[in-house]
Amino acid sequence: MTNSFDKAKLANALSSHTLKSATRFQYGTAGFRMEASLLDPVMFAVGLLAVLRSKYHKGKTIGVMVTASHNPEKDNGVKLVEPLGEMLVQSWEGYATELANATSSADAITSALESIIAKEKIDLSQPARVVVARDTRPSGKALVASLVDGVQCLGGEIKDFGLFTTPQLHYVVRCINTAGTEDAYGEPTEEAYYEKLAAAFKKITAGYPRLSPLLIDGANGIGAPAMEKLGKYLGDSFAYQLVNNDVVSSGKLNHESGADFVKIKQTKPLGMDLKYGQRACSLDGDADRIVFYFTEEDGTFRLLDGDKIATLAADFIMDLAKQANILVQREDGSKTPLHIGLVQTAYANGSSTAYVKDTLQVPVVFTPTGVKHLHHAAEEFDVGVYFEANGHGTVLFSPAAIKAFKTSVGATPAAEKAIDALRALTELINQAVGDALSDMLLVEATLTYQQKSFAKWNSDYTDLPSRQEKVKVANRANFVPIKADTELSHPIGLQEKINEQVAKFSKGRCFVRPSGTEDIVRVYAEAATREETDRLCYLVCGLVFDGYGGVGTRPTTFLP
Ligand code: 16G
Ligand code: MG
Repeated sequence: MTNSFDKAKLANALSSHTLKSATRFQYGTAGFRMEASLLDPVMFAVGLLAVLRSKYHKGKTIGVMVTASHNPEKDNGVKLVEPLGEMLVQSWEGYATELANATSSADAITSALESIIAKEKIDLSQPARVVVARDTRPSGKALVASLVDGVQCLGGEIKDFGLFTTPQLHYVVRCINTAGTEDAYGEPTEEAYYEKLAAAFKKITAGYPRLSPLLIDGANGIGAPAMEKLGKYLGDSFAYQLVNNDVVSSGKLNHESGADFVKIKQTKPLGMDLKYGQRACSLDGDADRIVFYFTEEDGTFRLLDGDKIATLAADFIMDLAKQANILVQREDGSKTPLHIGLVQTAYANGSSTAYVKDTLQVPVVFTPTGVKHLHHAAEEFDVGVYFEANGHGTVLFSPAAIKAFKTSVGATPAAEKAIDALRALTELINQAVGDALSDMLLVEATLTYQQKSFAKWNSDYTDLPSRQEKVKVANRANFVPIKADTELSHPIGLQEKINEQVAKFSKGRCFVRPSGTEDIVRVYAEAATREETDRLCYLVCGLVFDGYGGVGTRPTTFLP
């Protein structure tokens, strides 16, 4: 057991990355995220922490993704990925914050490191392996160089995969750490990723007529070139047309485009000519989110968001499992049907929750916002379908479910076909993290198998009108969410006032929560009609702004 490191080497390496401003950093929902120009010391600190995390896992490979997702191009960010491709364990988020803030001096960083090493009993004689990738942001390359300095000064090995989508980085991390085990996830290369997805998609859709071409909005980010490469592997099995694929011109990334823009504004992105009868989708800046949409004949925009993707997927998998008569081996020796569950957040449309419970008859679990919470809850099922309304999500298969698919033999040709489709779905769906490209193929494979149009898919249930607004407040930490973000315990008294307003509206629902990624609080409202929804949202924004520290302009701009 070694617990000492070369302090002079650390001090020397830090001297090129010292924090000079008064900025305070915090590892939040999506890692560190801020203006790229502030991130250099953070990257160095993350390099150090990645080495410690790898040593803690006895040399397993840790991933680092450099991206700010749907944020503007001037921003960047960084997050750490655990050996099986999950998000960094929550108990280490505090260490990330401590280390980043300790980059102001050699003494501070030395003692921060020593304290983590002691607390986690890390043996520094263990090897450390780190892999890194970045999205297309111009600031990414220099930030990776700062990370490399951090990794190398503690003697870690680093491999730079260059430009990747976020889910591709999660994929290679999982592949590397499972190689040679019975859970081997694949070859840790970009090509193998495309090959795996394309082969699974072809298996499910073989023999069915191809759907009309899908318009894909690449948000002028990394999803665009990745889609072009994936398209080559898919060949004739999939027809698409890519727009917003300019990753060269500056200022275009996520600009009035991408999944976040389309979801929030409920409109098509800039740069897309969406005609009646066409089907479209938008990826976000790092391709871990996707939403679908189309227009009605009268031009009405229809969004098929994460809730709709979740219900489509759950329904399809349940159907296949029924046809295949899948039984899962339990620890007590019994065999029982597949246990499917759906995980949502407070942002899920009330109609989707009712549809899942009443029509699909699938249990629903609610968690706070943030993928790590949903992912964790989904692991409790044989098939755990989790999606945030914003289009981030995936479907997790338990080892017992995968085993059941592998060993089941169909009693009829139809049952055999359903089993084949289930097996292919476990290959098609990214098990590490929500993945826009994988989710896109999941939706397209389902719709092809069912020969279902977007309009038919959309008619499964009708969304209640909803509205989301931001309110700028002096201190968002005063707002403390409870009950999976559906209520606030603080500021004292605000929740009662919200409840009073909600009670006035038919099918009214409204909640306020502090954002984990922006310095604002979010207000979400839904009600029976568009007018009522907007009114409820406005009233609650006003409550927050007037009584609980609103700053800047009072949010009234969206009043009808
Ligand atoms: C991050 C989360 C996402 C969540 C969003 C909430 C990941 C990979 N992403 O983007 O799950 O919905 O934050 O943002 O964890 P907010 O706290 O600003 O509303
Ligand atoms: Mg993203």
